[in-house]
Amino acid sequence: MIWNETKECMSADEKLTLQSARLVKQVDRVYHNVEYYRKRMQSVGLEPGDIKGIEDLKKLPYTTKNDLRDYYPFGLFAVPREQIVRVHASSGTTGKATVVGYTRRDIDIWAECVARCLAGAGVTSKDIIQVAYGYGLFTGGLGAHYGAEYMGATVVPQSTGNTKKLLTMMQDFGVTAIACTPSYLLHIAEVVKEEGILDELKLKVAICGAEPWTENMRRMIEEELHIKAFDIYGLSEIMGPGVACDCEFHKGLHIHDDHFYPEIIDPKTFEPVGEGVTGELVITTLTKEGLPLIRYRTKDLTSIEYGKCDCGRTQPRIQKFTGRSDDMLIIRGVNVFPSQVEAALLEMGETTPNYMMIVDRVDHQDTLEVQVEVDESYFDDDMRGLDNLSNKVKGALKQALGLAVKVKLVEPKTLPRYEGKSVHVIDNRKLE
Ligand code: DLL
Repeated sequence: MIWNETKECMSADEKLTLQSARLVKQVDRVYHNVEYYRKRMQSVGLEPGDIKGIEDLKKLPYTTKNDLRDYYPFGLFAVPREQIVRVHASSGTTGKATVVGYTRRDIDIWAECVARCLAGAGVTSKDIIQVAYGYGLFTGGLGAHYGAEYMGATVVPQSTGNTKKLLTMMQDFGVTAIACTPSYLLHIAEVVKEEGILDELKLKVAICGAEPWTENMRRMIEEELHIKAFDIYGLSEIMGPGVACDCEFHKGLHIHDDHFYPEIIDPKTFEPVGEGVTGELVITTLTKEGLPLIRYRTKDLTSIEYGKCDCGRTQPRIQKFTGRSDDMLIIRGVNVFPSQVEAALLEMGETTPNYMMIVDRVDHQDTLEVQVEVDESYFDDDMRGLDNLSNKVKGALKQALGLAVKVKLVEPKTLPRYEGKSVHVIDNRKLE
C-alpha cells in the first residue's frame, strides 16, 4: 500500500488491532529464533504468550546498539543466513560496525516505506530522481534507490561527490527530484548560484535526511533552489531511510507505525513520557524478519504528537530532533563516535591517547579536525618525522571512521585535561 491508500483508511482501533497482531507474531519470532531475546525474556520471567498486544509492550526489555555489537555480526538475525539477501552496516561505538540484515520481504517493505515518503513529498512515477546519498554499506543510497524504483520513478544513481558532474546530469536529464543530505543540498545550491544555472534546472523537490537540520535551513534551501524540501528520517538498525517523513504541512515527521511502533522514554529513568514531552525515541519493528528489534533505543531525542495532521494522515508525528542522548556525531552524513578515534589511536600506538575533535561547518560542509598529542621528540628541527606521523594518523582515522579528516599533531600537555567527564569534542557547527 503506497502512502495515499493508507492515509485515510485506517481508524485508530483498526491500527491498534493490526499493531497488536504484528507485535504478538514478532515476539514469538524473536523468542524462538534469537537466543539473545529468549534469554532476556526468560530473565524477567516472560514467555511469548504473556504478550497479547501493544498494551504489553512495556513489559519487554529495551535493546541497544551495544547488544548489536555484542552479537556482531549476525547474532541477532532471526532467520537462517541463507534467507538474508542484503546486509548494510553503520558505525559502532568502537572498532566494530553495526551490521544489519534484510530478507527479501524486508527489502520490499523498506522500498514501500520509502515510496510512501516520496509520494508524501509529491514525487510520482513521472519524476526523474537523482539519488545523491552514498551507495554501499550506508543505507541512504540503496534505500532511496529501491523506494524510487518501487514507485516507478526514473532513478539516477549518482551517489555522493563530484557536484559539477551531478549538476551536468541534472541539466541534461531534466532531473525533477533529488535525495541527499540537507548540508550537501546547500552546497549544491551554492554551486548552482556560482554557475548561474538555476534557470536551467527542472528540480522541484528534495527529500533530505540522515542528519539533523532545522526549519530555517529547509526554508533557505527552498528559497535558494526554488523547490519544496522534505525531511526523511531513519536509521540502519531499524531499516534505513523511510522510517518517517514529513508532509506538505511540515508539522512533524509521520512515522509508519504499521511497521515501526514508536515510544518516547525519559533517557535517564527509562520511563515512558507523555505526548508532546521530549525524550528518547524507542522503536519496535513490527514486521522485520531479518533483524527484528524490540524496543530499540535510537538515542534520538524528540517528542511525538498523535493528533490527526492537516494533511489527513493518522500516523503519529515525530518532531524535529533536538539532539542525541549519546555522543554520536553526524559528519557529512557519516556517524562518528569519539570512542572510534580513541580506539584507532590506541591501536596505532604511536601517539598519546589525548585527542580533541573539532567539528566545523565551512561553506555548508562539515569538517573534522583531530588534534592529537605526540611525544616531544617529534618537534625537533627536522619536521619530517612529524609529517610522516601525521599522514599515518590521517590514514588510520580515515580507515576507522570512513571519513577524510584533518590531523594536527600537538606537543604534550597542549590539550585541556578534565577532572570529571572528559570532553573530546568541540562542535562549532550551528544549525541555521
Ligand atoms: O542515516 C539513514 C538515512 C539515510 C536516513 C538517508 C535518512 C536519509 P544511519 O547512518 O544509521 O542511518 O544514521 C541514523 O542519523 O539515529 C539520527 O541520529 C540521524 N538521522 C537520520 N535521519 C535524520 C533526520 C541513516 N531526518 C542516525 N533528522 C539517526 C535528524 C537524522 N537526524
